[in-house]
Amino acid sequence: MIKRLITVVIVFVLVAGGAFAAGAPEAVPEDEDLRIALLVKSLGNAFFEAARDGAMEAAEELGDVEIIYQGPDEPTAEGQIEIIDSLIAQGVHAIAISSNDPDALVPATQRAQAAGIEVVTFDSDIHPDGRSVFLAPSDDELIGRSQVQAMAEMIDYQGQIAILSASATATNQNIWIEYMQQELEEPEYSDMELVDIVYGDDLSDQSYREAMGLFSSYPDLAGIISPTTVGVAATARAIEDEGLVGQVQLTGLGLPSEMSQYVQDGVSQQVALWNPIELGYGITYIAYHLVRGNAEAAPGAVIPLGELGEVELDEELVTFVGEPFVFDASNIADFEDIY
Ligand code: RAM
Repeated sequence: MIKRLITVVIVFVLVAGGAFAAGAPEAVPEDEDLRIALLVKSLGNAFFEAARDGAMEAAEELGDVEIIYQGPDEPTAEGQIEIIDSLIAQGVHAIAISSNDPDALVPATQRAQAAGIEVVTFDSDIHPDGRSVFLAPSDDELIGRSQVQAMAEMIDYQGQIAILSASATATNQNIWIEYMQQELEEPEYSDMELVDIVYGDDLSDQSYREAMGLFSSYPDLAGIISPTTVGVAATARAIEDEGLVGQVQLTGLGLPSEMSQYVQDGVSQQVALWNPIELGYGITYIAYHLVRGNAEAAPGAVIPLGELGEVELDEELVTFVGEPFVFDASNIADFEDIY
């Protein structure tokens, strides 16, 4: 019994020691400027450009940070892995990732960690083995369930619905879709049927084609939920082009800058989102303080995020920014010039 106890204690110490060595690179001295890479799902997505603006704002406040904004042309894990390897070669201090896949990036991010680079995620996570902190935009369950609730109101709890998502492996969309499916199992949705889930890969033209495909495959389709800013804007365009306004309802996660006109024209009664500028701003502060050794990636650790106040890390080292905000015809124009 005693022997067993000792073995357990030794194992624990080894694991804890190993985790410390991998997860907490040595603090970079104050006189050395930092280079933090923001690695996004893909370039050309206005959501990530807003996150980049937030990162730049944080860098300006901090004064001794350079932001390197990178992403593949298409949202693939392979493209992101290539970039991670090149960032390792460049010797950046931190990489903040919004991931196209929960698992595929992990060997590459572990190579980065082994090279002393701090790896954090925001928006779309990877497995915790490959990063320290994840800054989530909001609560996943709340996001998923509220999208179904909004759609149900629009179609009077009746009819066929479809989901038009981003890429098939995207961590964030897949979790939200799981919660959407769970919500749909509740008795009040017994007259609603989820007929299809399609993937527009966060590419506008592909999302548009997928929306068109849904109209032709399901002539009785009552609504589409698109939990991606690229997808929801492309679907709105498709609904309008096909003269289906009012016949096919639309909700999702949309940028006011891209959705304002569609919401005011009634193509979509409402979309939700959080502030992507704050996400980029917050993750830059987190990466900065971890690299400088001002904060630790540990449960209960408090990290100051500049003007956003402080965040406290939970058991899984995740933290989130706030509740999704609902935009409708009454308020969306107020935000269209911001993000
Ligand atoms: C797209 C991306 C991003 C997601 C938003 C809602 O811009 O897929 O990861 O958070 O939509």
